[in-house]
Amino acid sequence: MKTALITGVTGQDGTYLAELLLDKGYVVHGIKRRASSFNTSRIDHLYQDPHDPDIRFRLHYGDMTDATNLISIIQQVQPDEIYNLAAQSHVQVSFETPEYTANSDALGTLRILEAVRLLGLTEKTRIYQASTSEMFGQVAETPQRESTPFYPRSPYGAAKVYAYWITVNYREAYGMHASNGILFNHESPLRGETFVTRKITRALCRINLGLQDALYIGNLDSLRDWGHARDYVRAMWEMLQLDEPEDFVIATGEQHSVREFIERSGRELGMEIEWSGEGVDEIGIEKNTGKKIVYVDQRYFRPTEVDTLLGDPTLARERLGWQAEITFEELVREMVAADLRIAKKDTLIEKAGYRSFNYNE
Ligand code: NDP
Ligand code: GDR
Repeated sequence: MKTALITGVTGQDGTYLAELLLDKGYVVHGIKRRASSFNTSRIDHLYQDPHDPDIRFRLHYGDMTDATNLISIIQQVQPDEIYNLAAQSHVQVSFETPEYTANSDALGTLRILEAVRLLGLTEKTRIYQASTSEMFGQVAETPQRESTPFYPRSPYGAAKVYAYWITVNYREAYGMHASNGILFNHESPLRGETFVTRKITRALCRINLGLQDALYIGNLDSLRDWGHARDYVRAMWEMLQLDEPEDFVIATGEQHSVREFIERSGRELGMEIEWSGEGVDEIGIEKNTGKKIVYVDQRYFRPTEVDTLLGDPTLARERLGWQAEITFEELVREMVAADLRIAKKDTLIEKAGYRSFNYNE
């Protein structure tokens, strides 16, 4: 029975990965942050009573900014595999918290690698580093592949470039089985509510049920290669099963705009969205009702933007036998269906005289 440690287990990918590894028979340890309220809603269905003798899923308090804590957890767990998913993962937020983002995302990765080395686990423990297409930033070529040069466009992207290279360096310097998955955007019903896809599906479902009037959005023309998180965590696991460590681009090879994501989500709800105006004055109008439901809002534009990302997953297909199975259409459908269920629940709450949470960021 293998033992895995997941940092960032309470996040989108951490949840799908924990499910996958538990299904494969692993003992799974996860690191969660201390918060003043419960912060484990995504993984509550995996919770096991710590008094149970056969427990296979355990949580430890920890933080990527706390080296001694990470050393102590890794010493205790003696993991066969570490999946380093923890990060301040929001690109726009990284402009507001650049130092913290560097500390958790860049130095946090160094702390994990150094802990494994100091504890003498370099032979035993394999490491997956959650690298990102944001490292390509201002793209040097399209599509982007493993050899495409990096040009990050945010404090987040820059921190992840450090994490990428320190992972490569520990592999080369100490012979560690440490690999970077360069993952392009991947989404799901578990996606954080302020990333663009989830923001769109959540808002349109609420608009559809009359809980909210409008969606305020940034760059409609931004292009992304969007996959499903459930597919992408399979690639993480496959990478650590290779005899030799290697870095891989994980992507669908298909690109869509934010505008298209809005249109397709609308269609799932029977709403046809038409566009009027230009630039920051552009608005989306629902054809059947004539209501203005999408407004462009300057506050969601970034100081420096990544306009276009498109990945070439050929190497992953050849070496890992991996390819994305869930289509863009299926992804949007699943996200809309999930958010519609939540919006219906909120409707009941409002009907009962209570207010539902109308977070519109
Ligand atoms: P999420 O934002 O959903 O999850 C991030 C996780 O990291 C959460 O569990 C969060 O805890 C935890 N975390 C944040 N800061 C710290 C810290 N200082 N110490 C300990 N834990 C911390 O991200 P995703 O699941 O979407 O992404 C997983 C990883 O993959 C991230 O590293 C991200 O940067 C990277 N990535 C994501 C892509 C995507 O499209 N989703 C694409 C490429 C890379 P809490 O719940 O308490 O906030
Ligand atoms: P991204 O994801 O920055 O690619 O990072 P996000 O969904 O935040 O943005 C995608 C694109 O949509 C544009 N956009 C908006 N984005 C947000 N969040 N809110 C808006 O209102 C909005 N309007 C337009 C953005 O400008 C951008 O171009 C994600 C994260 O998961 C990272 O951790 C990960 O590394 C990369 O994907 C790959």
